[in-house]
Amino acid sequence: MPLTCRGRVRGQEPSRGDVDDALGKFSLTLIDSLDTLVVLNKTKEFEDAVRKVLRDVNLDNDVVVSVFETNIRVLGGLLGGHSLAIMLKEKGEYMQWYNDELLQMAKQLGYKLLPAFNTTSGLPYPRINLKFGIRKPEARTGTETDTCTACAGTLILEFAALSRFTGATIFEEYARKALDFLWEKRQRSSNLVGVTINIHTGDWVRKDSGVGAGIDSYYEYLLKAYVLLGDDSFLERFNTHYDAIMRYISQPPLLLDVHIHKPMLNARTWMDALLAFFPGLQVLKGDIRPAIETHEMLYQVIKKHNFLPEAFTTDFRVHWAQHPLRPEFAESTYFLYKATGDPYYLEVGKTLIENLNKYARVPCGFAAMKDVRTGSHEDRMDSFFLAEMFKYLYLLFADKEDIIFDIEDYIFTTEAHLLPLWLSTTNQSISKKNTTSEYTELDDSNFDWTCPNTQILFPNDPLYAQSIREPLKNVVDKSCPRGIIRVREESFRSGAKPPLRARDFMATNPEHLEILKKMGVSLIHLKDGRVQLVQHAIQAASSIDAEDGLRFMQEMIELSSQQQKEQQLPPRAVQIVSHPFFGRVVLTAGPAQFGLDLSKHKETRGFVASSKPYNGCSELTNPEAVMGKIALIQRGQCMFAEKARNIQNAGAIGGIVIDDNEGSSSDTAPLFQMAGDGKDTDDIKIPMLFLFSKEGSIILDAIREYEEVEVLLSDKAKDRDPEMENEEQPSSENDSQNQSGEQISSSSQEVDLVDQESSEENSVNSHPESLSLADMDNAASISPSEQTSNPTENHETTNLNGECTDLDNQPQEQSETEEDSNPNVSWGKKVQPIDSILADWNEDIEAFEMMEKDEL
Ligand code: DMJ
Repeated sequence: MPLTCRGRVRGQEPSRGDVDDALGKFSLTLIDSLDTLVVLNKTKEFEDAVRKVLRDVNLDNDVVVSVFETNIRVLGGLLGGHSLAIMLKEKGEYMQWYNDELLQMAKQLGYKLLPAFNTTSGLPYPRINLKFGIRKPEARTGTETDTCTACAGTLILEFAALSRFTGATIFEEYARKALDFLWEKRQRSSNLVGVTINIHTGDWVRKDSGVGAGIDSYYEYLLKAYVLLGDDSFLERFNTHYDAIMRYISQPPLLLDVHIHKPMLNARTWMDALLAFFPGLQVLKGDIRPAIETHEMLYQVIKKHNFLPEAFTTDFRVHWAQHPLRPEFAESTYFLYKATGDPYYLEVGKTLIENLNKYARVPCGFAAMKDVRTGSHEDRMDSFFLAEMFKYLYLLFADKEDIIFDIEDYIFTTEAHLLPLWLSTTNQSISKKNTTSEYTELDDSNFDWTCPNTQILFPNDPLYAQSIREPLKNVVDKSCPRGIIRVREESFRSGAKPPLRARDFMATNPEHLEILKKMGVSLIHLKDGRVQLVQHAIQAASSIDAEDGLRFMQEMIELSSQQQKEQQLPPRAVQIVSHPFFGRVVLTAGPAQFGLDLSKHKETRGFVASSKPYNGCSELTNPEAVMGKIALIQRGQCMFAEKARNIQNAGAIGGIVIDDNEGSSSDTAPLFQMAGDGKDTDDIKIPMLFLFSKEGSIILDAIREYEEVEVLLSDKAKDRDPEMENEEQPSSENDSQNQSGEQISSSSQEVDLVDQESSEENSVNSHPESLSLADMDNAASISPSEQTSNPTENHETTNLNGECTDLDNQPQEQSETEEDSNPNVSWGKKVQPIDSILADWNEDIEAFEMMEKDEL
């Protein structure tokens, strides 16, 4: 935990849910970093680290862990460590004492994971108790029915390596069986797989399909299993899936999820950050062009937000603002550089490193971004940061002679652990399974480039890669807001009009109402002015219309939830700027619905002082201490607005309310906005922010240690730079009062920039018209809400030339008046099943709803 400078021990910190399943009290980060040390030529440190693992790590813990995470990070880490330990031993200088101890640990762990495979399908349970296995009452696991495709399909490299290193064939057999089952279960007409599957029945639970979260490394392991094991069946499977991915999911430069049995239909309007590994995999397959395109698109998103947000929309807005320092984009950058030799990718790597140092580096490591928009941190540095990010970034810049072994002799697992390619010819006792499945005949385009190599790819055209990137340079900044652009092929073929899109819908347009009626959708005007949509599929004119109606409702649900989300105030940042923090620690803070709006005004900077009484519920008895400062107040016992008034009357320039629930943290609890007291709060002029107890105690601890602590309250963390260190003020109270005004004005230029940036975000976020579609028929598109409330005041987002008008300058107030005009969608009960298409569609909708709830 890089903010509190401690290790995260499962059970000793509040649970963060599924993400904690990677932690098994087995020194995860130490094991996951072993082979990175050798790559970075830290051989001595590697030797010490291996000794520590052998001395301290216990695998027999009564902890329920994720089978997938334990496999890729711990088993993979031990095997990567073993692979490089024997390489070093053979060289004769280091690790001379090593006697396969890491491999023995890996084998012990492998046996601990095996009970997870005790299912009729051969797909593993998602979790296992390291000490008690599955199902036993003490195990506290084994009742799960579903797992993700990547969870069941990302075992073969580690398990096969374990078998081949040790001669114990059982591991490779189990991993192969799971892969065989997934292959058999692929959706036969599309050749795609869903995101989650029932481990007992083999039914797809989530039928959406992409290349990111939940599926990603299943595809990666098919191709890499072929590379490591030389087994053609894995390549044939990979090529069949790859053909389907390029046919349905790839919409260059985007990669968009679709439904497995209706692959022409997009399942989402956003992409997740995990898919950033895909260009790297495309390089390994040899398909460079789309790799360059997607990578460039992702880079543009990164340039806008400094990091790749966990999810972003097809018009490149933030969907989930978190960024846990994931390595996938660095991984793809490394592979693209290897394939093209284009120095552009070194520049990309440089930007990644600069951003990490500038925004994520904290005194005890690198902190995940809680919100890329505010630049706030989370007390978390996942083990993959050292296992993968460091490794790929180092390798990107390393010359051959910088690495003490030949990296080309190894394959990277999904966690970037190194397994030697000579395993392909060792202990091959597992006979290639003769699967009964026929492989799809693929056309030649699938194999256009099968051997990525600079000479072959770009013999006479060193600018080849650049020419592919160039048109994508402005894809993010100049992008017209877009929605789901894929329209059923049949509709076009038959010349039929595409169905009415949710975002085009105008409740006052008689033509639209007619289409709605045809689709079985009725419109109910509620007393408060809102409209409610209800669909009775049975009332549709035909099953095709009913299908269109369902699709329309699905879009409307998504639009509505997106709009609701966008009406919330975004989180704010509290940045500690005084010595020794100098802006490196940024805490996620909840905004207030009253007081100074930090997104519209300058940030507020000042020293902090605790108010007396600490709850701030009565006139302060220490006004001299808080005068000109930012007052700290404890949550509870009176309204937030009352606290704000009391500290304002005492002369405070801002306030931070700290949660009184001990141990609460923005890592585990959702942030909220501090509401007013139901009365007019216009008299409150100072900014107020809320911190959970864990974040608040970082400030309180800093006061205890350094006495004078200065913070910056803003909507987005200010770039830390040497200037901030120079700005450190003499620490007297008077100085603190004086400097707050002075510094605000002296930094106003920067503040303006921040303001511009944030108003851009806010304006985009708060304007549903930014969701409008650059439509296929070039019609100007108008926000549904504005149209509903005032059909004469059209705000075009796309003109007939396809140019975007500037949405960013529209005043934010508009969005507030829009609140009530959002359609509130509800589902009508189906009276009876219509036909199989509609049944299918219902499944889609359920899958869609589940997907929305799902976390990465
Ligand atoms: C890593 O643990 C692995 O790369 C995994 O396959 C998915 N992604 C995480 C890091 O983002």
